[in-house]
Amino acid sequence: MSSPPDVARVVIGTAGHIDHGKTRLVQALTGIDCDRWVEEKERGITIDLGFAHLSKELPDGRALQIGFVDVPGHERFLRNALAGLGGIRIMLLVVAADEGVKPQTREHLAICSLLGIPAGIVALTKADLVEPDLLELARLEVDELLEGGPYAGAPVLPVSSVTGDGLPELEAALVELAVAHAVEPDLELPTRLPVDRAFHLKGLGVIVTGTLASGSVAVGDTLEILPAAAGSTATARVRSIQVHGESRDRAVAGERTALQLGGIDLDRVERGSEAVTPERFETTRRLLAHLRLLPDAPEPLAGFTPVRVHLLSSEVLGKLRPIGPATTGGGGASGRAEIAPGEEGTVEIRLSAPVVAIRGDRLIVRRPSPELTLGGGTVLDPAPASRRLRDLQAAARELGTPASDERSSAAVLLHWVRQAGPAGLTAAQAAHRLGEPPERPAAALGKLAEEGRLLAVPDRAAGGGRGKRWIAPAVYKAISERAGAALEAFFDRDRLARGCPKAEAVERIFPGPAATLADVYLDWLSAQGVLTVQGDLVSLPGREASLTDEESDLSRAVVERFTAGGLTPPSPGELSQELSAKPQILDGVIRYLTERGKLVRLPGGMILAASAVDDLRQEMLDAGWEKFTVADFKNRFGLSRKWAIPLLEHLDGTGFTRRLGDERMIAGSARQGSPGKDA
Ligand SMILES: Nc1nc2c(ncn2[C@@H]2O[C@H](COP(=O)(O)OP(=O)(O)OP(=O)(O)O)[C@@H](O)[C@H]2O)c(=O)[nH]1
Ligand SMILES: [Mg+2]
Repeated sequence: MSSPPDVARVVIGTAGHIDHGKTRLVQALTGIDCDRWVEEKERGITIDLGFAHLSKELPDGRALQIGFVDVPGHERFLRNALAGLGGIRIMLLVVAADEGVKPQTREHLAICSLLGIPAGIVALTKADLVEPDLLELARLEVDELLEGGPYAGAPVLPVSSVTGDGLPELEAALVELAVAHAVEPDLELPTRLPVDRAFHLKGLGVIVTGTLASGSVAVGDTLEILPAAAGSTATARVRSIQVHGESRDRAVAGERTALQLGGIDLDRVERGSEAVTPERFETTRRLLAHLRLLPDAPEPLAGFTPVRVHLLSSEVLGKLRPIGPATTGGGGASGRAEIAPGEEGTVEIRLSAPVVAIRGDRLIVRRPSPELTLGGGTVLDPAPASRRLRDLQAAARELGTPASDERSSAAVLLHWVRQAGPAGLTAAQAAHRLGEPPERPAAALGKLAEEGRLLAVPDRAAGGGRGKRWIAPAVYKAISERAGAALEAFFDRDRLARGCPKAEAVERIFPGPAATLADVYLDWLSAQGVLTVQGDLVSLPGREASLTDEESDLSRAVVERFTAGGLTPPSPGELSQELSAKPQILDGVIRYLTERGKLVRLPGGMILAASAVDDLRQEMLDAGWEKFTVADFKNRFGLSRKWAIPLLEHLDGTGFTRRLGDERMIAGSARQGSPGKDA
């Protein structure tokens, strides 16, 4: 076993029409026959992906490790080809000199450019079968094919896999390209292995293979298998690793990787699954993507179109609709978004099954039937917040096209923060969409906060106590304004209230899903001085309910009448008549006095002067009772049962008396201290 030595690594993918000599050429270069299946041998064609590898020592002493993914040329197996093209850095386009450019030559080339495979080289195979002038013709045809595309000017080299002519030159050119396009693995990124094969090996168990898309994987790691069955998670342990048939402790991004997995059944993992660092990736059923429609697409895209979406090794049916022009394309004036053949635009894709996707992932879309490649592009947002066309159009403008080196620009993070609304964006959510460790977006979000472009709301429930929710200044402004307005409105209606009950405040300030974050926000808004929270009451800072002159007079009269009434006070109805006060105003004054301890509200709603209750307590102490019954209490104070019971419950509730079966006693603390006050 060994760890990866100082190596340059790259994976090359073949491309080209059926029977043009892709598999034979890979064999000539590596000695490995990629056609593994009996059926492939019998029919002489490639059906599924094949894999081979080549090692070279570079002049600077480094090892060069080239992986080959050999794809089938047959139109019917294109979906197999697509499953293997993720992570490919170099396209080896194979064109048979005797046949020249054919339909799948064009289709594979188009797919490679849509996938953004950065480099290409062309092998003119079967050079032994043609005269020099025909070879020259084939070369011209290829030059013309490449013209104006991303691979224009790529090397075009004649070879014969049978005689070996031209092979050394082709190999030298491949090595040169490989060195130039070797992957620089970023080992801080989470592990992401899109599975292109999953099978069972006797004695070993489940094996998965793929081109490691990011991070690294080591023996003993636990990986999550996505997508998992609804409502469940699936994890597996890496028991052993092979890269190009060699045992390894670790594989890194850009390597053809085979993992022996423990703790998982084969029915939980298949082509299109991804084996990833747990909790670092999420699946999605909706994508916002930048799409280029191929020039030979049969018709413009408009409205919802059924498509088959290929993303890394996964393949899923869905519907796609253009949501508006991004660079070119019609739509605009008519209001009907459309992408014409050869043009580009932003599309919303709704999938029939979940896939793992991050911003920047490439995808290919095909017509499901009859099968045809329509176009492809790049994921702008794997989790668009809104389904509304207008919001998606705004998103398209703000998200731009992700260049591979700036997936998480400030504009993107700010967009996601705005989209998150009052719920805010967490660093973990951003990290899921970027395929990055959360520390990266956290740092970028922190910087934006320093610049005043967004705000951090501490969320003690998230991120192990150090969690933050990032919100847009406009959202903060809206929430604090709504809080202010809601509380003003509350106090307008109920001027004498000490505060608004929390539950009511939450309902008024945080409608909808934001209510789950109400406590986070109430804490924060009070820290910001927007409101105050005291126990269960929410109020405005510095607010003191004050009585009008009329109310002051009334309140004095009310206290007087209650005090005079002692344990047989007037009812509010009587009071209202006696003092000729409007019931509504009287109610407000009574509550004001109750909240401030001048009046006491008994269980059941009866009201007494606080002084009357104080006097009662004193008299009870004076009575020197060891224990007493309700009857004793009634008789001593001349009370009806209607008053006696609520009064005793009140005294129990304040801890002055304690119940012992049918009897009561005065609490020891009440005896020693003063009779105390009502709370
Ligand atoms: N004479 C000659 N025959 C070749 C050469 N390369 C391939 N062939 C033959 O062409 C046939 C097809 O070759 P493959 O390598 O299987 O073609 P392919 O492109 O892999 O085909 P698919 O995978 O099915 O798309 C085989 O019979 C090869 O032996 C060559 O350079 N010269
Ligand atoms: Mg083949």
